[in-house]
Amino acid sequence: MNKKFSSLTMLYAAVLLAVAMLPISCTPTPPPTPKDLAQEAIIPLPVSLEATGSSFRLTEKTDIYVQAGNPELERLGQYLAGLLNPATGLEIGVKTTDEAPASGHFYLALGANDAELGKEGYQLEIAETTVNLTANEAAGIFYGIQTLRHLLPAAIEKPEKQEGPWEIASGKIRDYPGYGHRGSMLDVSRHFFSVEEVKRYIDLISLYKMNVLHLHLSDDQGWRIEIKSWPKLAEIGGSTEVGGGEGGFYTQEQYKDIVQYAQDRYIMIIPEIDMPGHTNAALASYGELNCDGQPRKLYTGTEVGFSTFCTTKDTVYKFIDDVFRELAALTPGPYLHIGGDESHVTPMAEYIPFINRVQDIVAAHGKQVVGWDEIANAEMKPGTIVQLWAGAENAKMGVEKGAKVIMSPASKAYIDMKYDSTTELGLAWAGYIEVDTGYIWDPAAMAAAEGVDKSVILGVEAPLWSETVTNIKEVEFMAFPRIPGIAEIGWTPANLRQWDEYKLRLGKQKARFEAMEINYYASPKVPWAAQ
Ligand code: NGO
Repeated sequence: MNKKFSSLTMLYAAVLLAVAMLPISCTPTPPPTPKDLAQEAIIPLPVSLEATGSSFRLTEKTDIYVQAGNPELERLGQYLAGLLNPATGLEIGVKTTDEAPASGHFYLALGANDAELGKEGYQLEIAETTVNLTANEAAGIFYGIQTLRHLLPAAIEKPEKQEGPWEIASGKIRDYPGYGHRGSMLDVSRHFFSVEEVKRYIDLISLYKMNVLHLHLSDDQGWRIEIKSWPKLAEIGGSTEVGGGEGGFYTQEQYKDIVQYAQDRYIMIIPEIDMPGHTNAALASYGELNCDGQPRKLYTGTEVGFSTFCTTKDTVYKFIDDVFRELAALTPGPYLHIGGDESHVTPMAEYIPFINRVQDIVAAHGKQVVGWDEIANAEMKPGTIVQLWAGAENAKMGVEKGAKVIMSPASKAYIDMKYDSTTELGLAWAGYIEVDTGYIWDPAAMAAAEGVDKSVILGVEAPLWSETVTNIKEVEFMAFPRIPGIAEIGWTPANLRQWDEYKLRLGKQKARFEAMEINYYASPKVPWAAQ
């Protein structure tokens, strides 16, 4: 064998060997690392969870299959893809199918016909080969998707491509909420928040499976919704805010956009027009709403309890009828909130007939009344709901008259309260509410202490009043991390809620808050975890 031949042969052999080895270097990544579903930090804590000790891995081949023939499921598939694609860069697609797909995919299906899951529950079965999400109704699929977000690394929340691997611990979750009403209230009157800011807040609360956003649309300092039949409300009443800033209002088109954005995330908007007190912005816009016929001056301070509609004037009821007619037409949900709090300058002898009449007006527009707990002094018309904030005895009185109750006890659920004496934002009249104080309470137990049965409690709402809160970053600071706690109170059974365990799960949200650029309060009560 000559030398030339042998070196050629060797070269040839080397090329062959390299080619033969190529597939090895392109071999797909090693099998997923086994993960423990029981160790994942899901908030709210699911009702039941079984870990099976392996993992599902998202790859270039992964798609989301949705049961054919259901546009809502297709929309949810797109929503899930929209959550997964930016950070994974995997270009996960959405496909319809008549049967469960082959390995490697997500599958979303309705028609579980599973009584235990109810309207909002879901079942998530994660195996090494598939992720199956099933529910009776689309809302359940949406909540299952929120759980999937919590099961993926926090980097999934980032808007641009991140390093994988993207793995989900295997096992089975069956989950459904304890209460049908789980929400927050945002005061857009004392300070105005733009449509984009409200949408951001909707996004943030939806990660924790909240389903209500109550918008406090009017108060002494500002009227925030266009009413076409009374245009000066927005023009004049919307022209300022606490501190004298320029305020603002939502046009009806913008408001519809907010309602739709919320609805797409299974969040009901409850609009509130506060009355007969907390009405200075309206009283400044139209003199005829005052007994003396004179418009009031715009108000930019933070006192409460000085204003009232002239409850004996017919014009006032014509006004209320027009406002609620327009608002009812913008509201797919069943409720209109009439406020009713702190009407300190309305004599009780006028307040009671006023609240009675306003309930009839709302009913005539096909909606149910929600009002702050003082409204229980009036008759409770069918369907009326009392929102407890300061007067447990009022809530009890309301229940005795046939009302149901939403729990927003100020000393626990008011997320405009300072965390402690060093918090710069917020008020303190109901006490400091550290993250543990905001978590360690139970709506049913609190109601029971007043002799009110759990069956009349619809759920919980965390109000964020905005006397001191001026922009979305400040909203985030007051809401996070208390919102996840209120959301868990609304969702997870009381016997599964333990602060010592919850605080560990909350601590693990740090990376997620950071990935989502949430301006959260790093409470010393929480063991914040690096990962
Ligand atoms: C009270 C008052 C609001 C304040 C808030 C501040 C209710 C229902 N009315 O709650 O006007 O903004 O406290 O915490």
